[in-house]
This record gives sequence, C-alpha cells and structure tokens, in this order.
Amino acid sequence: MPKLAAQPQSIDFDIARTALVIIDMQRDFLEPGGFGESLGNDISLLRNAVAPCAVVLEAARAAEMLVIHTREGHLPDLSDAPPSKISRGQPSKRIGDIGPMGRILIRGEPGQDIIPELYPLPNEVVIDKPGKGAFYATEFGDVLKKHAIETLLVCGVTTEVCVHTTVREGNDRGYRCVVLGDCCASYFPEFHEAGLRMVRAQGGIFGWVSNSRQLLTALADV
Ligand code: C5J
Repeated sequence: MPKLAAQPQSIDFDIARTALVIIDMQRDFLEPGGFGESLGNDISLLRNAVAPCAVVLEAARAAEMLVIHTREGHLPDLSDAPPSKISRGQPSKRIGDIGPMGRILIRGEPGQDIIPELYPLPNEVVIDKPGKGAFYATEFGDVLKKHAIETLLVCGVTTEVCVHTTVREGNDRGYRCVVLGDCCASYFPEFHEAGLRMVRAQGGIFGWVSNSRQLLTALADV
C-alpha cells in the first residue's frame, strides 16, 4: 500500500479506495468576467494551483484512481440558490446575471464549466453542487459509497471556502481527507496558508496536508 508523506504524519492509502477530488476549478473562478472577479478578487492568484492539479490529475488517471470533479452552480431558475447567497455583498454582477461567459454561476453556462487545462474525461464523475461543500444536496456521498472510498485527495479552489467545507463535511462522515496544498489556491494567500494550517493542526483535526510532489513519489513506489 502506498505511503503518502503528509503533515502532521504520513498516511497509507489504498489506490482502489481513494478518490482524487478536484473542487471547482471552473472558469467562473479562474477566468476574467466570472463570479470570482465579479466579487472584486484578483483571479490570477488561483492560477498557481493549475499546473500542480494537472500533474496529479495525470498521475491519478495513470494509476486508475477514481477522479471526481465538482462545479459550484445553480439551476437556471435559481430555485436552488438561497436568496441570502444571491443578494449578499456588492458584486459587479450577481449569480444569474449575464457576463462574458454566460450567466454567472449557472449550470450549463460556459463560465460554470471546468477550465480546459483540467477538463474531465468522459468517464470521470462531475458533481454539480449548489453549496460550498460537495456533500450538500448532491450525489457525491453516494458515489463515494458505491466505490467503497475511504480516502479523499482534495485539490481545488478556494482553499478556505469550498475545499475547506468539503473536507470538514468529509471528515465528519468518516473519510480520511488529505489536502494537496500546492493543488489548492485562494484569492487571499494568507487564508490559503491558514486554511492548510487549520487542517493539519491539533494532530490533524480535519485531516492531513500533503502536496503534488509527495503524491507522485508515493505513486511511483507502487
Ligand atoms: C467560492 C469556492 N469561493 N469554490 N467558491 O465561492 O470556493
């Protein structure tokens, strides 16, 4: 069984019971004119995670690991979007408004899709989620159970929002959640660092933190 170097301690994982989970690497968060930019964020900060994610995605595919992509987004009639989420803040465009990549954060629009660099293969699972966490109001938990998954290798954006929410949800459900730190990013570098520290503090209160290089090393030993 491969051993992944991680903090606060290394962790063994069974490839057949492990899923690579790539959270919300969507055009709406990473490209100009999307949801992330409408909130006033510097979207260039999220690009740091793209190359490491591409490397681990390729390695997971080669190892025949289960790969799951998530996309935050809402139904076109906004029936799954709480008014409190739509009306919050002072964005230049709100969820459902029309932008250069179609309606902001709406399922089926170009902006809601995954960036080309990490585009899912036809056999990979794509979970559309209305919330920040991948478990809430989705089939994610059922997919994990169907594949007898025990360990989640978690990548994506943003570290302190959707990655953290998913890891907290997963941890409470008994999954061993390993955050691959360099495969995650935030519009706030200090939140990214603090988010990783929170996961691994107190003996790994929510899980483990590792990185793309350490995962590649672990998979090379198989
Ligand atoms: C946010 C996410 N930040 N994917 N979504 O609204 O982290």
